Amino acid sequence: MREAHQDAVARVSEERLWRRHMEMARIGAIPGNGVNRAALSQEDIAARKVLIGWARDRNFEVGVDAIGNLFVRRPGHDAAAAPVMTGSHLDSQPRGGRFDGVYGVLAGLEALQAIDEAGVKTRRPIELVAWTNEEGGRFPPCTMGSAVYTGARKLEDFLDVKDNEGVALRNALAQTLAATPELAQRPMKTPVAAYIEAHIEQGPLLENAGKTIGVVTGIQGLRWFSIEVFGKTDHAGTTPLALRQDALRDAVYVIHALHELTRDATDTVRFTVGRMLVTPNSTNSVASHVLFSVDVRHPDPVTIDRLGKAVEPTARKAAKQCTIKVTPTLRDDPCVFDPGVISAVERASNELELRSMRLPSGASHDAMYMARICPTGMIFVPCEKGVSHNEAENAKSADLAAGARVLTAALLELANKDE
Ligand code: HGY
Ligand code: MN
Ligand code: MN
Repeated sequence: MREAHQDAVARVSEERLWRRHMEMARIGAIPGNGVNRAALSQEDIAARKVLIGWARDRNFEVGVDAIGNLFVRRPGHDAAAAPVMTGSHLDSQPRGGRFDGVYGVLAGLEALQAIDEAGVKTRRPIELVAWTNEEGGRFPPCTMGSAVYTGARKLEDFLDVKDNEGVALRNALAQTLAATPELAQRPMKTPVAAYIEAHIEQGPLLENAGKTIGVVTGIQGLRWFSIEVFGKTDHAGTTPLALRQDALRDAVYVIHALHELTRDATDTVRFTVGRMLVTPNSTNSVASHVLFSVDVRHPDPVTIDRLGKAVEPTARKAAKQCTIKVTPTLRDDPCVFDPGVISAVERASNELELRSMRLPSGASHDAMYMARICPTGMIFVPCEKGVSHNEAENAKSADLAAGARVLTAALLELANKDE
């Protein structure tokens, strides 16, 4: 590793990185050390403003695109060169942890700041991005900001998506953009030389293997659906079951049938129904309408394709009294990361004498979409017992800093390649 790069890596501050995590964790804090920072909420806006403040302190340029993806840029000496990018997300699950997403944003900021403090000149600009709505908890589907940025989906596809309170994404997005009117407008899908995302593993493999760095090889495939069951509300005491169109009973039949479809002795398939809205949602009225989510995942492209195609016919067959509507909302095939970026991450780990291992990602990330437009890779650090999407999510300060040092070294290698 070049001397100047070593200086930058040495300037990554474990204390500053941890302090910034704890400051961000106060935004949307919930009991049990968790956070609830829904996309495009007041909490998301507050977190964005804190990030912008830290970026402005270093005189980095800050811009935003039409779906609210936030970009922090440190120029390179070849202004025409496509940037090397890093990033992740500030939004969280409703009962999220203090590290999912925000670690990749703060590790990226730490890398930019350390490189800046070391005065390292890079040929390429280096950019940090905080993607809008990675989680998809409030506005499904997930990874919305990166899907629109990379052209995989159109912004118009999502503007009328509503949250559980009936707020349309277009209004929450307008509010978020209006909160930072001073930001430069960024076009979408501009050329990117390479993208590396740092993230907690959200699984137990690194911790169990006693490794500090995960050199991520790819992400498993996933399919999301929204299923609606249309019945008729009736009196719970007087309406014979044979005459009912009970939407909740049929929803149970459909969910059971989908569990049978995805039954897997190897426990590799990941099938989840995590969200359900029942109308009128009253003890003594038969349900007239149910909306529920389906999230199914698998690392093998043929298997995830087969399961995805089977969801609708299986659901239709299982419903007994009601009509149903199955809407696919996400279709991501398994992605394989770029061998060059994987090697850069592995080389940096080895040069920093950190114990690393290669592994796939069970969780999805914005890197899934970036892999479609540029050489992409990810860096994992362990999280306690692999727990995530839970207030108890925890990580060690030293591991977070180690990941940030690997990120700094890998970004510098990629930003100065061919020089
Ligand atoms: O759902 C996921 O895999 C990611 O954590 N949003
Ligand atoms: Mn995440
Ligand atoms: Mn997550």
